[in-house]
Formats: sequence, C-alpha cells, structure tokens
Amino acid sequence: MNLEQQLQDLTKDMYGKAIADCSDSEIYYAVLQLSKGLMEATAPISGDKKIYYISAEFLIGKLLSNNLINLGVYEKLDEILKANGKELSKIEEIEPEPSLGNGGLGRLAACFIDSIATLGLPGDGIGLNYHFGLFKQVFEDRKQKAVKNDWIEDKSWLNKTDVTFDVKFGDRTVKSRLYDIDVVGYEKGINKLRLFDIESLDESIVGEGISFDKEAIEKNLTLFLYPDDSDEAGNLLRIYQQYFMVSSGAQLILKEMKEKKYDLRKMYDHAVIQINDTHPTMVIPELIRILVDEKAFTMDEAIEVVSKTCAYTNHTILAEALEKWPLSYLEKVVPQLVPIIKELDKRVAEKYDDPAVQIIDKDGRVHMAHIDIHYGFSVNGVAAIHTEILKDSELNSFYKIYPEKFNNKTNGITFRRWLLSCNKPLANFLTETIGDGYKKNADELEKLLEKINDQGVLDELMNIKNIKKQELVDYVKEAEGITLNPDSIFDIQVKRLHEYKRQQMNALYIIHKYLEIKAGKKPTTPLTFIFGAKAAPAYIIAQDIIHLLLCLQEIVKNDPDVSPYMTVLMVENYNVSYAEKLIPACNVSEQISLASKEASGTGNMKFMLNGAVTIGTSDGANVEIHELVGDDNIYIFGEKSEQVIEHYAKADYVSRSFYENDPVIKEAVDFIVSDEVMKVGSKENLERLYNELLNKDWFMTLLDLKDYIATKDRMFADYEDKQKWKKMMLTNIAKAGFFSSDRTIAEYNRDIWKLK
Ligand code: 26V
Repeated sequence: MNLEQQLQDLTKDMYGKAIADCSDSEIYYAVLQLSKGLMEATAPISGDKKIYYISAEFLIGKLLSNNLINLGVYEKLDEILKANGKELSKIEEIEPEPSLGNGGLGRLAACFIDSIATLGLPGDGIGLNYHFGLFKQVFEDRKQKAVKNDWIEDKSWLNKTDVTFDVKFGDRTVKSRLYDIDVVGYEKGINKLRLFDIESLDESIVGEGISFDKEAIEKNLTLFLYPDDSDEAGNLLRIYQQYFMVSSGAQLILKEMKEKKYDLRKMYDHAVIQINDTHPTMVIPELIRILVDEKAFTMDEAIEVVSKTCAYTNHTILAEALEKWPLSYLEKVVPQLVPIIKELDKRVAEKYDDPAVQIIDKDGRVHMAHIDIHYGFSVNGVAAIHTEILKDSELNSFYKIYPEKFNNKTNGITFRRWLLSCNKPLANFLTETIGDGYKKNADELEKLLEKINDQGVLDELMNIKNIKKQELVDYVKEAEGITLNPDSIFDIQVKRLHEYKRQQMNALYIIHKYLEIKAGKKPTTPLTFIFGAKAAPAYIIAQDIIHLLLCLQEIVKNDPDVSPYMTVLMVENYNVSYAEKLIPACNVSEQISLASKEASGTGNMKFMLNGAVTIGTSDGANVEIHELVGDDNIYIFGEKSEQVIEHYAKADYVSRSFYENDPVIKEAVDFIVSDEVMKVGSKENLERLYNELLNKDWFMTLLDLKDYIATKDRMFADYEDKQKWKKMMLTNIAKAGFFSSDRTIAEYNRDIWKLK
C-alpha cells in the first residue's frame, strides 16, 4: 500500500478525519504510528557476534525526522503532507524531546547507535528510561532554576516489552522492565535501544523543582538522570541506578546468549560489551558473580571470559569526574559485589606495587576506571590528543603495564542528524554540487574542494548560511521574545557549563567589547554572542557564570549606545533540538576549553560540518580539525596542553598576577563587580565569581584571555573579507568527512569489536 494511503487510513482510524482536516498534533501521532509500522516491517540486523553499548546516557533527541530519513521516506512524506496543506517541519516540533543525557557523552552514544545500525552491525544500546531525564532549565531573576522534563507520553517511540528481571540490592529486591526503542540504520535494518525502568516508580513523589525523597528507591530509581550527587543519599542513589542498569543489562545479555544456544565459555565470540565511561563498570563484577554463583565457573574462568568480553572508553581526565565509590557505599547497596571487587583488587595488589593502579585505595575507595582497565581488553580515549594524555600522564602507570590495550577512537557525529536533518538546504546543495555519495561515504565531501574557486558555489554556501540565520532569528523571536540581527556575526558557544570550557572567558571578551564600544570603537559588522548551557544544580560557580551571562544580556540590551552593535543571548533550556537550530546558523564556533581538559568535543565537529569557522584552543578534536583544515581555515590560540600540564605540575599559575599586570584584563574582570552589573545582578553571585577568578581560576581563564581577545578580533576583521570567509566555510565543510561517526564506528569494529 502506498504511503499516502497508509497515512489516510491511520488518520481515519485514529481521529475519523482526513489528513487535511487533522491538527499538527494529530498528524504527529499518526506519523509516529506510521513510522513504527514501517520499522516493524524492517528486518532486524543479525549476526553471530553482537555489540552491547552500555551507557547511563543516550541523548537521542527527537526521533521523527531522523527515523523518516533513515527509513528513506522523509521526502515522500513531506510531499504528501504539503499536498494536504501541512508542514512536516512544524509537525516535528510537536514531539517532546527526551533528555536522557547530560551532554557530549550521551549525545555520542546516540550518534553511535545510529552508525552501528547504519553500518549493518548487530548492536544494541543498553541504558535507563529516566522519566524526567535531565532537568529542564528555566531562568528566574537571571538565575537557572531546574524543573522536571516530563517527556514520556502514552504514544511514543518506547515499546513496552514483557521482559522483566529481578534486581537484588543489599536491602531490597526490585523488578526491572525492558522498554525498547527501534534504532533504524540509514537505509538499513533495525537494532534496538534497550531502556530499563523500575515497575514501582512513583512520579508523584517529585515536589518543588526537581526535589524528591532520595531514599525512596522503589519510587525514585528512574525518575531523573544523575540526581544531585553532592550528598551521601544522592551518591547512593547513583549506585542504585548503576547497578539496576548493569544487573538488568547482564541478565538480558545472558538471556540472549541462552536463546541463541551460545556457549557461555565462549561469550567473547558472541558479545562485546562497550562500557561508556565508568558508570556501567559494575557490569564486570556482576557478570563474574553470575558466572561463578549460577553457572559453575571457577573464579579464574569467570574473570578470563568477562575480561575478554568487556572494553572501556574513557571520556574525561577531570579527576572529579572519575568515579571512586567508598567501599562502605557499595557494601550497603550491592554487598554481593563486594567480595568480587575485593578479589579483583587482591589479584592486582599481588602483581603490582604501584599505588596508582590499585582498585581499592588506602582510604577504602573503589576506583571504577581501574576495574575497567585491569579487567577489560581495550581502553580507548576519544581524540588523538586525549589518548596521548591518557597514555603519557593520567593513566601512564596502566599504559606501562598494558600498552597493547590502549587505543584511540576519535569521536564522530552522525551526518543524518547533523546535516541531512538539521540543514536540509545545505544537504540538498551538496547533493547538487558533488552528488549524494557523501551520504554513505562522508569522505566524498572532499569533492567540494574542487569548487573552491567556483563563485556560484561560494555564494550559495553563504546564502544558505543566511537562510539558516534568518530561521534562527524567527525561532528566537518566538521562543525567547528577543530580536536578533540576521546581518550580524553569529558567534555561538553551546555546551554544558563548566569552568574548563571557559564560558567565563567568552564573557570577559564580551565585557571588553562592550567597553570598547562605549569608548567609541565600534565593530564593522554587528556581533551576536549566543550561549546555551545547563549547569549541574550543585555546581555553584557554574551557576554564577550563567548569572553573569544573563546580566550581560540585560545590560547590553538596555544600552542604546551598544545595542545596535552587539547582542548577547543565553537561550533557555539548551538541548538537542535547540542545537539543531543554532548550529546551522553559526558563523563563529567557540571551542575554547583549557588545553588538555576537553577530551574531544563533538559540537566542534557539528559546527564545522555546517560551515562555521572555529576559534579554539589546541584541545580535544580541535587539534585534528586544525590538522585537516590547515592554519588558514581555523583560529587557534592559547597555551598548548604540555604547558598547561606543566603549570599544574609546578603549581605556578597565579591568576592575580595576570590581573595586576594587564590593564585590559583588570578592566574586564573588575566590570563583573561594577555598579552597572550589580544593578541588574546579585552581589553574592557576582562577587563569588570575581573572587574565584582572582584567587583561584583553576582552569586558567586569565592565562589565555589576551591571546583570545587578539585572535577573536582578527577573526572578526577577516569576516569583512567575504570571499576569504566563504572559502574558509567551504574548506571546513569539505574536510568534515573524517568526523562522521560511521568512520568512528568502523574503527571501533575494526580494532575492538571485530563483529564481521
Ligand atoms: C562529569 C562530571 C561528573 C561530576 C562532576 C563534574 C563532571 C565533569 C565532567 C564530567 C564529564 C563526563 C564525561 C563526558 O561527558 N565527557 C565528554 O565526552 C564527550 C564524548 O566523548 C567528549 O566529546 C567531551 O569532550 C567530554 O567532556
């Protein structure tokens, strides 16, 4: 039956109406139903060996557009709806966005399951079905407030299954239930995202904001992603969540092994478990426990089989982000794992003296990453420089023991979402210009380089950028009530709020520009600075930085001397859907983390692919972007990672001396606590941030500020040379093919998973 007929039948069935008479919302649910039917009719991807990508986060975003593209029916459906007076892009807006991730790590997992299916590899994601996900951000009094994001509806992409498991904790046993979301590869078969939920959850226990009783485990377990871990109850809840995920996941994997009659002693021939950061680490002792207690393995045998099945990806070198659970917490929540963990620790201690590689440290804390490295067969970083830093410093003691386990897998992004779906004019133009081979083989984007002197192509790239800027302007007007100037330079920094990502450095540049404009030095082209970022609720300085940005937004808006030349906008509740609108509209991509601290970054890749030019430090994947596009097509500034690491080692960075010795820096920092800002802001927040910058500045903002200002000024000046800018845009798009997550996944498969 043809697609139009199917949709007509659905709207008749569901609402007793023809397509043309339905509301956008009714059409959305009908198209959802239609897509689910198409996916059900698509063959599952199968094979003798399967990858299980286990992760506490899958930041999947809205699924409609992507699924339609991957099913190969987007254009057809677009036409059908148009013929009935409907706009598919409006209908996509109806879908609530799940917020099952914090940021990069979760979004990466979502890109990966898309690419795994697209490459036709059998592989499922395993995670948790958080009902309210990560919090939704609202601004009140220029401060972030967290509220719940209620995303699950009666009709959704989630399919309830009849698979349930018992999960035993030290003090209770609960039931998990499996929900599936189909993951359709680009013109390929179907894998699944398997999300576990607790049967006894009680949404009604959520009170003001995102507050709830952290000890009511049966009722709260899958309410939120990473609840506040600033106190003991929050930390215990995280351990409950993690074990709930891995125990359910391990039972599911063993169930599938049994159904296929695979020999458990050869588990590694049929399954690879990729552990996404340390959150799922307990899957290692849990599997060992099951094999020994229930499957008659000896401890030696169980350890060997599990070690050959599990591989670990590290996503950060920030010490505070590397999980270390007190043994006493594990004793309370998962006492059954403690003897296994102690055994794993004992075996390490017998072999190695180095305190840096022990699993349980002298304070009785269990280093989760150390379990992964000793008892997994692969350890990978997520960008070349990140893996080198792991090998040379952070994990050097391990690298000396297991050099063969270490490997790099530079991150990637799925081009289906970050080009075909979010920037259709660009995708269509690329197809016209270089053919559509790039959709399956991203390296073909390089063909665009042949057009570097083709004026028509250069002009059209800029034209498409301007179309996407205008679309953003319209959206922002509606969503935030703010008017942006489409003829200004759109300079965008969107990512989680963290001091190492240095949104505060961007804020200091804005202050510097503001003061320059006040003094009569006006930019040739007006400037629009856009931010989007959520801050962890317990991360005080991050809240202060958001407050400063919102104060600057207000001051600039209300200053008639400055507002014609400059706008500051911090968008509310930055999420995947907002990213899909911001990224195609960007001219200047801000990637300004302190060198050595951003493991990879993936926003940097999305911006590049959409024709933005990067200003960035030599950090994470910026280094690889730089190598690909060359010095002339990127703006690199700041201290290199070697120097930064040395500053930490010698403890010789003193922010106050930068402040005292440079009037430009001093003027910008002082402005934070000036009367002008105090008038619109809160003294407590602003003074705390000011003091932090002056007395601590752990992520060395002032170290790079001068170079940042000079580089950004040079970049804005270059924007005036439109021809030069267009060529930079073209080069960035042409060189982005390397950052397709299809390439990343092909490498995971070649080096780690070896599926076929
Ligand atoms: C976690 C935490 C948790 C506790 C408090 C502070 C803190 C700070 C950072 C993190 C990061 C969690 C891991 C993560 O999201 N890493 C990101 O992974 C991306 C995908 O590999 C990568 O592109 C980003 O550079 C990296 O930050």
